[in-house]
Amino acid sequence: MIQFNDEVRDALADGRPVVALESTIISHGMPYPDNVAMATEVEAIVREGGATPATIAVLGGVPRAGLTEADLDLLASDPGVAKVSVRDLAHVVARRGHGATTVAATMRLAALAGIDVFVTGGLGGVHRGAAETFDVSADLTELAVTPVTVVCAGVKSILDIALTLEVLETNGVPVLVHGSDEFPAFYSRTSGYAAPSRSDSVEELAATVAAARSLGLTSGIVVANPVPEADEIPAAEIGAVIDHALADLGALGIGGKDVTPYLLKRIVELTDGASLVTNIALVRHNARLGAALAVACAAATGA
Ligand code: PSU
Ligand code: MN
Repeated sequence: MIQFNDEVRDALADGRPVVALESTIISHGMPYPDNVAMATEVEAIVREGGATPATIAVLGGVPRAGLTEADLDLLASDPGVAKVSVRDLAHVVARRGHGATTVAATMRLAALAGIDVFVTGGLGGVHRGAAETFDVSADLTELAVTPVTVVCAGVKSILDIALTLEVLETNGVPVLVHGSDEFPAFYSRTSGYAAPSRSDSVEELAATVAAARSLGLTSGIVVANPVPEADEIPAAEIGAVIDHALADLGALGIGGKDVTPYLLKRIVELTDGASLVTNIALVRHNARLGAALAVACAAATGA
């Protein structure tokens, strides 16, 4: 079902470390051409870290792991690329369309491909006001059932961070914060919420992944990697911007799958691009950690 490029196929066959990367962040999470520059750079960082990058998307109805430069450029610039979460996967395949996969859909395809570690920027979660709208990202549903480790920078406060952590707890998803006692809020190192667990070393993260699998736990694992201090936007500063973007969202009556892309775009506009600089910096940072984790996991499996 999944088409691999040679590099990813060979790495998986040899049991060498592979890192999955998502594509909604390219097509619907950042503007062109920063998005394609980010996607290319992140692949290079994963390689420098000793792992093989496998960017995942659906192209012409074919789920693919490991893309060409031309594929990345198409995802970054073609307005016909759909945002594909798990519910959208079957139809985009059937109609032979192009789809950029969310965290949820990328996890599902990574699991099918046999890839254990996945790097992204931020997770979807429970939206603010979800008690009224029922808007809870399918990323959380997928984390409950699919054994892939997702390295991210936590959850933005466009979401209800407390409720997102509650749902992860309910669903038995381990949430490990790398090097901090606080769960990070994407743009900021702090969120006001304690880290469910803290881990200070890649070795311990890899041992946790291995232990989860030995225990037969079938959920995903969240590794939250706080944005470096030099790149963060302080919580109070970004908080006001997020409130503004949420007010604009409400006034426009936007709902469903368009909510997250609209908010990301609006926050870039309202910060004159500063949020994009932070977003790219934290993805780079996650790629370094994710590559190191994939290397440590592959070494543990090979041993
Ligand atoms: N957060 C970001 N950038 C992104 C996304 C979230 O900072 O690009 C994307 C991811 O692909 C995530 C998706 O899986 O948005 C969640 O969308 P929704 O809230 O509609 O489930
Ligand atoms: Mn939603």
